[in-house]
Amino acid sequence: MTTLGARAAGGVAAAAVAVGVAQLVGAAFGPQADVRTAVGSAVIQLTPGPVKEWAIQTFGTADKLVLSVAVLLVIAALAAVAGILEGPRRPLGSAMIVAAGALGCAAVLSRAGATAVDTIPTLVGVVCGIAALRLVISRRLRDREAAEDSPDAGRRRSLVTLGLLAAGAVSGVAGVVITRLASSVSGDRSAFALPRVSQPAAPIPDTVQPKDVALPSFVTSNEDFYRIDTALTVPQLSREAWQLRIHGMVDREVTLRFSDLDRFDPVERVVTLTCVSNPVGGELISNAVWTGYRVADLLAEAGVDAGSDMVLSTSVDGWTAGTPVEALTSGDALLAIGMNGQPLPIEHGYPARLVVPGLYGYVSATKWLVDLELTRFDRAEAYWTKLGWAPRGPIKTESRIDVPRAGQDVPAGPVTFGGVAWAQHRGVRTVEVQIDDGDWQQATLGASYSNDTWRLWSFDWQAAGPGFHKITVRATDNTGYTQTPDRADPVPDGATGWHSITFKVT
Ligand SMILES: Nc1nc2c(c(=O)[nH]1)N[C@H]1C(S)=C(S)[C@@H](COP(=O)(O)O)O[C@H]1N2
Ligand SMILES: [Mo]
Repeated sequence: MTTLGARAAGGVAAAAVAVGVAQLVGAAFGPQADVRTAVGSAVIQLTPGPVKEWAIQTFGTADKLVLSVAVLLVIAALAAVAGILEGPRRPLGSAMIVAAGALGCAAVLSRAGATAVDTIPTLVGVVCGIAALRLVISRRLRDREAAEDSPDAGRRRSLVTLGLLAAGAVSGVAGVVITRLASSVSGDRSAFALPRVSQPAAPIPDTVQPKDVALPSFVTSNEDFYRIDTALTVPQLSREAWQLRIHGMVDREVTLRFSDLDRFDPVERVVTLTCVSNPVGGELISNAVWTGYRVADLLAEAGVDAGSDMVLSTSVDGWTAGTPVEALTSGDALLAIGMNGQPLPIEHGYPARLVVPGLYGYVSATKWLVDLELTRFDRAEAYWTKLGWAPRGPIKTESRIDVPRAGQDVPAGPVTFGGVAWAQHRGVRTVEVQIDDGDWQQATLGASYSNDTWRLWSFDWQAAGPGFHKITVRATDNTGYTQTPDRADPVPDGATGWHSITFKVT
């Protein structure tokens, strides 16, 4: 290894020690002291809205993994520079570690509920990182190398570097695992039995699912349900720790413990959630059977002031949504505690979240919900609205082709295509399909379950002759509105346009 390469590697090893030690020491302090999460959240917060949007659309559910990897790569690159710059008398690399540590502490302190004590793991990490850097770069080692002038000395230094790298990695992984195990609410969740509902959802007939075509299941399994949120580590909120405060423009402020929910009437609703970031043809839509309590009943306890028109809901990690009051007092909106017969999965909001039919998730579907403030649209602004998204987000009438897939080979002969269509709150009336530039033809619709759920469709076609073809789909809702062909970006209030797929008949 060249001297430069060895120094860069030394810098990376020192950074590994700093981050690993901070992570391991952090395990004793709890999630609020986790510098990795704090820095990641700060990066998310400081990232301009359009970039966040691009990341969600490009990486979808993997956005947070991509972010973590990107942050690690940036740290590694800076660390390599720190290793090269570090000199025995001019500790520029050490200064870089101190500067990075200061940023880390600032990120930790910027989080809700953090105190100075929570910066201790980061500070310990900084001290160990500097010690490691001094060790690999130290004059003593270099002198020895020069004096001995043997390949052994270089090898010894590589071993020191590798050893530090390994120590950093092992303590980092151990720290993450211990922190997760110590804070996890998965035990709390598995000990929770959903209440028996007084109003089960209407049974779902088999006819909602078209036959002979591999479409998404009408009810999405909890495992397959799309997931979108800004949480870098999934909030771990036990039922015991959960509280819901209802305040603002109300007759009387109410704080509910989880056990207080027993006084309300548990109900079940089938609701299709959709993300406003879903591009035309995208996958950010899923349908589930939700168990929960009518938000209207909860709000009635507090008594809603007639002058308020928005409910600002807040999650335990500080994310917010602004929902029109009437969407929450209508009786269809739920404080959901169950999803498809299971307690809410932790990543979908355990122990309680909002599920509001007809509205995109960013203005309604707050997970890990802890606060409902009755306010006004002219006074309060929620998370995504501050970043340029529309304050109100009714779901648009849209449709998608699932079969065939783009570029798929379709054998000549009879084939069945299909997909999904949605117009929550209005309901899908018809779906039409166009092959190449032909006439629009009616697709066969799966049974309609309710206006708040998506509708699956299929279309039989005779595939003839080899060559490329295009299929396009459009839906019409129960108001008679046919979805527009005009392409619009997801920003600021949801994508529009017809979905087309090009396939090849063989
Ligand atoms: N706490 C919290 N709740 C949130 C979000 C979030 O970032 N944080 N994202 C919202 C968005 S944009 C959507 S589309 C839905 C997605 O819900 P799901 O992950 O259960 O599918 O959650 C909403 N609730
Ligand atoms: Mo979303």
